[in-house]
Amino acid sequence: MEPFPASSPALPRPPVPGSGRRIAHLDMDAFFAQVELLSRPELRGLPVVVGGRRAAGVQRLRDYAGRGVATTATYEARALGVHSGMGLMKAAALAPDAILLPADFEEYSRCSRLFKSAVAGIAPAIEDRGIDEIFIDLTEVPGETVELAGRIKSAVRQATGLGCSIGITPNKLLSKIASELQKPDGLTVLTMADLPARVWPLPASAINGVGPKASARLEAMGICSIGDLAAADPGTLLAAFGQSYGAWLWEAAHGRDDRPLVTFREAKSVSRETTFAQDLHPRRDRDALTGILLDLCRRLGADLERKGRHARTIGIKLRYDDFRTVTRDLTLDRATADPDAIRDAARACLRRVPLDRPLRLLGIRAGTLVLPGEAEPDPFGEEAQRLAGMLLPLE
Ligand code: DCP
Ligand code: MG
Repeated sequence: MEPFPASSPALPRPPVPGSGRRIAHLDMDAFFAQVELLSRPELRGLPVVVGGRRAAGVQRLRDYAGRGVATTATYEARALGVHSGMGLMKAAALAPDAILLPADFEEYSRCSRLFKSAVAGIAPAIEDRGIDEIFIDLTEVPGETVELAGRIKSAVRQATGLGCSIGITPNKLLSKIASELQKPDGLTVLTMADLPARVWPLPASAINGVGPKASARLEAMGICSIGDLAAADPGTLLAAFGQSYGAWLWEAAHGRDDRPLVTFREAKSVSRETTFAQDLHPRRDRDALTGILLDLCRRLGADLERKGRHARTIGIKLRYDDFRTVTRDLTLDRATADPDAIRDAARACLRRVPLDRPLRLLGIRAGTLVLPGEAEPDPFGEEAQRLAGMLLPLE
């Protein structure tokens, strides 16, 4: 099903003008495996791999048969060559005695919420990057860098019992690289002056955004390290990789990145739409269209119930017989999952579009999803919404 277009873009925070930034990247160590060890401390220090189906229970890797892959492995298992994404049969050949545990995603997302809210208690400007990583803007947070990072790590450990690694540099690009450098339980603080000694020796693929294809192509040009990339002729890079990616590669190799943190993630939306078997005219086929509208509203209401969310905005999408598409949406006074309220809102939206020619498609979207009964956002609601999104992430 084609989704409705996003109605409100994420709100980026502008960089602090004129002053250097202090950006942290925090990444949990061997995240799924560490969470498993919380409830099985007797396995600490052993090679442990997470993967496979829950029904299989706990077993030795050598006893595994199937096509599953490792989601992650403890550092003890990594020492034997096992890594994320590796087929479990291959992992079993390398580490037959390793313990294989099935994944428990609910528990991982509970721990994810816990560590993020622990960090938010110290530094609220957070960009959520996924289940086990965040960027944190420490520019405005008082405190000396190493001491502050230490406090963040302790808060994470206190809230979850888990360890993490942090990189702190003037930007997201370098911090993402830095957090990897001393895993596990690492803290790496870099300034631009550290670039030649600490970053340039790394392979070009250590830059987030240089994938296997680009790095193979770079290698074929004799460019292996980030330092090689920084020393490359920019014209050659543009010719090989195009204006935009070529220029970005060169800037990245010089550690330059002024992307702001995106501290507000748009709440996800749910939508339902249907393309008609044959075009329907708003007047002549009014009854058929009404039936379709009611059906879409019922389904959307059921989708929201299933997700346990209420929607604060309702939108419609129409496609005319000439393929022009229009959308309208409406913010409700009260968030709802009620099909009747959704229908009323959809009708109000329909009154705001021309209904003078046959239609191919009708869709309805529920956006700005909140928990039932969640407080209405205040006028300065960016922070409130960000926290709500972070503490209660939608699937
Ligand atoms: N993950 C996954 N499949 C992959 C890679 C990762 O399911 N191919 C999951 C399991 C990881 C989690 O995502 O625990 C976080 O991914 P990371 O890349 O951060 O890896 P880890 O946290 O496990 O290890 P590291 O200490 O290297 O960060
Ligand atoms: Mg990790």
